[in-house]
Amino acid sequence: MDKLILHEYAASGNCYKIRLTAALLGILMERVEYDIMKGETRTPQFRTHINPLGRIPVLQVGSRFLPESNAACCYLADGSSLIPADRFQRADMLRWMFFERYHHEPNVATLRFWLAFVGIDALSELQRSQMPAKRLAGEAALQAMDDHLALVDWFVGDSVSLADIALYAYTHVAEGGGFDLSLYPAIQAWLARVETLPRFVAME
Ligand SMILES: N[C@@H](CCC(=O)N[C@@H](CS)C(=O)NCC(=O)O)C(=O)O
Repeated sequence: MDKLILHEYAASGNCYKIRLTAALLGILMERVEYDIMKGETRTPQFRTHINPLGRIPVLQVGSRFLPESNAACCYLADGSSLIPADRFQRADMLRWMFFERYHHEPNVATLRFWLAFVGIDALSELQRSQMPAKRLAGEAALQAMDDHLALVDWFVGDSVSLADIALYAYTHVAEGGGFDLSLYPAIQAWLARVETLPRFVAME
């Protein structure tokens, strides 16, 4: 088995979802931390050798580098119960992972980053002007999740899959972006279900 190294920033939900996938599966990885607030992933060295986009997370598999958090989760979970065996359910899992990328993360995670990490006073005019639209879109994404979870325990099928892990990562810290999770009771019950999974690890 190739050695696994996660190039990461621990407070990032994108990095956390890879750690959570690995933990649930009992997979060991080395970890290398970069301070994105200091631009440590934007160096020529990082871009040349690790990720041309200058972003973490990147999963290093032996001498190969895999950026994109959801791709890294798929790599780790290949052949495991975190990816449904049923063809339709596997595609449905991807549906929710694409939903996470398009409807959830750019709104819920970005507002958390702007408010809890950058700070409102340091935001640009453009960022400030984008906040109301991101708030509405983030609330719509959370509502869609809540509506779905009012009917089922897990996003796909009857057990945890990568869809749950991908969506858990930024949902459980959404309040850092000013979202009120008390408005979404089915999400709250699902968060608690994820947190009682064997080998669950919390975000650092
Ligand atoms: N689509 C990418 C997003 C990667 C991303 O946005 N990474 C952020 C942290 S969560 C980053 O590296 N920011 C530092 C920067 O852009 O300089 C993924 O899912 O991994």
